[in-house]
Amino acid sequence: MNDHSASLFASCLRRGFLGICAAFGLAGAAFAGPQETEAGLGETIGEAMLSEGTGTQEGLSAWLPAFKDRALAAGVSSATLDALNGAEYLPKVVHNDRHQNEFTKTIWDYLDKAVSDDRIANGRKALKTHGDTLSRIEATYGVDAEIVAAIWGLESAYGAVRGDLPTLHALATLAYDGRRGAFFEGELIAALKILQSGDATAQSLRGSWAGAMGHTQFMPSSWHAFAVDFTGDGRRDIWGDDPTDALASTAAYLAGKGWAKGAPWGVEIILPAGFDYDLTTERVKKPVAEWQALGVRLPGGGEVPDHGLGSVLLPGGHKGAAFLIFQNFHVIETYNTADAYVIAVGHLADRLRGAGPIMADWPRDERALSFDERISLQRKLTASGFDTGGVDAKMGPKTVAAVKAFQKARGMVPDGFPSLSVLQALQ
Ligand SMILES: [Ca+2]
Repeated sequence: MNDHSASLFASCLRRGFLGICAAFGLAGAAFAGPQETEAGLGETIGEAMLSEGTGTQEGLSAWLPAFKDRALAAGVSSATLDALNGAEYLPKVVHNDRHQNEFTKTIWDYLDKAVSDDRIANGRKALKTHGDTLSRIEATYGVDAEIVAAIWGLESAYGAVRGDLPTLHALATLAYDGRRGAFFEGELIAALKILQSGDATAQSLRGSWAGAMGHTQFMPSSWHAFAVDFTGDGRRDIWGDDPTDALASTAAYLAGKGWAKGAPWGVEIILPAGFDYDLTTERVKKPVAEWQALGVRLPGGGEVPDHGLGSVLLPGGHKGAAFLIFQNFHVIETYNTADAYVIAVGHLADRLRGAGPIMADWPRDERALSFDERISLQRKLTASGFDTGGVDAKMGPKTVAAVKAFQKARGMVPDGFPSLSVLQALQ
């Protein structure tokens, strides 16, 4: 769960979760677009983002006393703060934070990994092994077992890759580093308060480089907001080998965000010839009957089931698969804002239920734009009068709108997809 939208990593962190980034080494800025970073963190990308940190162990040690004063003021006891004695500066963590936006994957490459045959098979196994627990969780929180399993599968490969970094050291490093110091200082204080609650020890508090922990990669603040003790032993344990509390906590999270049990996240659709591409955005929501009237159908030609207001999404442009997405899409989005992540979770859940693969082909001959190419795309669009809302290499809503406007002006299919051909047309 996290900070990845423009970047998967970015939205994971923002949201308070981080798994898939760690599990797959993904940091795609190509899809997704984190709302939060768009305006805030996004501006700091560019040169600052790519620089290495200048921090040191001595620097961290010198930073600690003033931090401890702030933590005391925030309600952390001095006994709890002893857990930070000997806090280690972790250069790798800072490196990851500063380079997370450089790499890009296309959505099809991402889905190939995220919803691989192995992950489907392991998910079906997990559903069997933990079927009773997941059924009770489904009955308690009203969140489908397959969705909880799918998030578990993406965040930690069903508990196999939970991250082994000491969370306190990782968060102290990032809080001291300062690029996003205020955010990570808040998470560090939240992590210390987990210790203070007695639910975990400093030793058990482990996770990924940016502070996401356990089976479903909760950030400490998310743990406080949503973690539950489903085993009834008095501890909300999302870290240990038993995934029960983590899975229930994830269901509690999704329930809190408005999950509609039994409703799809979205369905694959086909668009009629001559479809108006101005309608292919999450921002346009219509009742299914209106989409039907516009010629939207299921891949086999059948009528789209009515699950309320839906939006048409083309995550790989007009040459790739199209989806009609519903409310549950936006619920998963609160876990991680990257479209690719949401589609992966939803599709994996469908596959765990026995559904088949996505029907449409992807434009596999195309490749993702590099970091430099994304910067170049935004600069050229801006220079040509199509406002991208800044130059940060993130393909957020403003950049997509600028791409659409440019495509229209050039007589290209205005799908808003930042493809190589768009960049070439701008040269
Ligand atoms: Ca428990």
